[in-house]
Amino acid sequence: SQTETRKADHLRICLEEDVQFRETTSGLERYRFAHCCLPELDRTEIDLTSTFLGKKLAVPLLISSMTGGTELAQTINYRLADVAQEYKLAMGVGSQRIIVEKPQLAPTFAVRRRAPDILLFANIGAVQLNYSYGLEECQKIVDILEADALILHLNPLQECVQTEGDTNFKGLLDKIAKLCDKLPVPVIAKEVGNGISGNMAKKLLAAGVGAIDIAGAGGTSWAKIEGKRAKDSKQRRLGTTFADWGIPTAECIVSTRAVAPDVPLIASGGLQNGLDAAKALALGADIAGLARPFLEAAAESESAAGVLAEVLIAEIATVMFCTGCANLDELKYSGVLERL
Ligand code: FMN
Repeated sequence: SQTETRKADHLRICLEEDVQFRETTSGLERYRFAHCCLPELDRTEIDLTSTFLGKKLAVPLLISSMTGGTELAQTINYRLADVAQEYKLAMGVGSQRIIVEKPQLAPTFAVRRRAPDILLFANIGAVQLNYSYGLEECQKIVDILEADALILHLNPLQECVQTEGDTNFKGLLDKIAKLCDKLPVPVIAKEVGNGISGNMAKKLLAAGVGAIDIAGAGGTSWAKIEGKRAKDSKQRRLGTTFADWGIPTAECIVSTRAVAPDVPLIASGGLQNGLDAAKALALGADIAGLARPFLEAAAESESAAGVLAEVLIAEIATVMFCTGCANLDELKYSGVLERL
C-alpha cells in the first residue's frame, strides 16, 4: 500500500541519506555545564531513576517514535524493545495508522511481549482526527500496543511537503480536547522535529494533554526527508526551502517550562549524545528522547543499540558526577547549566 511504501522510504532515506537540518541547531551548544572538581559523590551511587506518567524509569531516556508496518520496521522495533526492556528506558513506536488499514501488520508493532515493563507510547498523527480517526480507532491502537499513553504527533510542515499530505488542521485543538476527555490513558502532544512553542504548549495543556514532547529543530529534518521522497519537483523544492524550519530544541524546552512548570515534559530533536540529553534535562525536561541515533544503531544490530544505550547512560552519569549532582532533581534545579 501507499502507507507501507512511505514507511519503507522513510527508513531507507533516514539510513542512507543526509537528513539532518542544514544550519539550524538544537541550540544546546549554547550551554555549558559548570565543572565541579570535587563532587563529593561516589559515581556508582548516582541516582538516574525517575517517575513519568506514573511509571518508573531507570534512566530518563526515550527511544522516540519511529517505525512499524514493514519487515525491516519489525526487526528494528523488536531490537529497540529488547534494549528498552534491558535498560528500562521508555519507548514509542511509529505511527500506527497503517494498523487500522491493515490489521495483519499489527505484529510489526508488537513490542510489548518483548518489553513487558517499559513505559510505552502509541502513536498517530493528530491530523488523522480530521480524517479517518476517532476515539474508537485511538482506543484500538492503544489497546493493540498495550501502551501507557497515546502520542498525537503534530506535523504540519511534513504534511505540506509530502505529496499525499493531509493538510486540514482546522478545528483540531477541539478534537484533541474531546479525545483527552474520553481516552482512559494520557495523551501526549508531540511535534516531529519542528518544535512546540511555549504558547502552543499552554493551549495543548488547556485542551487536556497529559504530557508534551517538544520535538524541536536541530536533528532530523522531516521537510528534507519528504522532499527527497517526492517525485514532483515542486514538492522537492518545498523540502529544500523548509529544510531548516522550526524552533530549536533548547528554546522549546525553556519556553514550555516557563509556562508549564509541572507538565511532564519530554525533550527531543537533535540530541546527539548523553551530554545533549543532560543539557535538555537541566533545562527542565523530565525525559530526553532520541530517534535517528537509535535507528542507526538498531539497523546495525541489537548489540549496537545496547551499546548506544550504555554510552548515553554513562555520559549522563558523567555529567552528573562532574557537576556534583547526586540525582535528577539536583541536575534540574541546582543551576549547574550556564548559558554561554
Ligand atoms: N515521530 C512521530 O511522532 N511519529 C512517527 O511515525 C515518526 N516516524 C519517524 C521515523 C523515523 C525513521 C525517524 C528518524 C523519526 C520519526 N519520527 C516520528 C520523529 C521522531 O520521533 C523525532 O521527533 C524526530 O526524528 C527528532 O528526533 P531526532 O533528531 O533524534 O531524530
